[in-house]
Amino acid sequence: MKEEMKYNSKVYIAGHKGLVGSAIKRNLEDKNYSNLIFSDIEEFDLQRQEQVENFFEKERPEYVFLAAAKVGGIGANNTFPAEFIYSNLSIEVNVVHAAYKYGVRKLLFLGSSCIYPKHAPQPMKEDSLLTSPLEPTNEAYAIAKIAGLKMCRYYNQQYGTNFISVMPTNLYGPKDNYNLETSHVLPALIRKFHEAKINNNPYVELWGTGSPKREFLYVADLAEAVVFLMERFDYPDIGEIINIGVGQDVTIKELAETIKEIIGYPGELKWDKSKPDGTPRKLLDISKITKLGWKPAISLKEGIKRTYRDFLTGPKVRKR
Ligand code: GFB
Repeated sequence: MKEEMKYNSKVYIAGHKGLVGSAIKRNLEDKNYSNLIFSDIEEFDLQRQEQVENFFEKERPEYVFLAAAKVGGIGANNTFPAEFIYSNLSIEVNVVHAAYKYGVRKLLFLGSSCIYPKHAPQPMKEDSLLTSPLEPTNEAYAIAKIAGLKMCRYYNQQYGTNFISVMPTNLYGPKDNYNLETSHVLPALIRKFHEAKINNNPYVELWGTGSPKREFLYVADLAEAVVFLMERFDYPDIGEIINIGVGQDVTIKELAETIKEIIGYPGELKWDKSKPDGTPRKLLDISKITKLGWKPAISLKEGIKRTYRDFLTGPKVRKR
């Protein structure tokens, strides 16, 4: 049975203030969805089961984008694994179960490309899930995300729900986290090059060796992909999981050179090899989603330019 999302359907975006959730919100508003609902951390905590169930009982959303998560870059994942596994598992358990209990028509769960094994063949296809060990620096987060996608799959299997799971590659864009200890590489580099330029620093220090490769997807493209899937595809048509990426990657050194050029910083790069490189490469195979009719629209250079503009016009006091 197809469950068509309509412009007046009641749609709940869990995590609407974050990088991903805010992009989904903008996308749905641009498409004139008129019945969007949100929850604020001040109102209730998605880690608390009773509070989540009360919200679902009262609001009865028809469609749910589960974009709420505890996320961070390699430093945060490596330093706070207990927080990453606890927060993400509890959010997933509470929201997925409440969605089942209160008859949500369709839920879309946001996973991550780090669910795939450290040495998975590249580009990584959906069927490489659980074929060999994970990257240790983000294993806690990855295990929580694997639990989330499996929960969706097993609820579908046992209860006949329509919960779909997407695995995006590394994301970036407006509303990213610029805290240098906890952020991902792309916002960290925007901030580092910007501040080095303003302060006339002779060099910028980056983490690791610069040789790992990463794939970067602008978050507005991700939002377009998940709304496209939510509107048109059901479980099990798209399988247990589906990748969302751009299909090409760059070395961290190449990324750094690109950001340096866009910001116009004239100095040098230095590599702090005491910091971890993480997984050597994680390029997604995006043939499944491209066959369905979606492809990314925004190039890495254009996405970095837009993100830098957002950085410049964002709150003047950046979180450290
Ligand atoms: O984006 P990132 O923090 O996470 O780091 P992952 C990517 C690469 O950039 C690593 C290097 O090789 C870092 O060593 N890098 C260089 C830097 N300079 C910097 C810097 O100043 N800050 C940061 N953060 N990195 C994450 C996972 O892995 O990917 C999450 O930890 C999530 O679980 C996310 O899955 C998508 O790409 O290594």
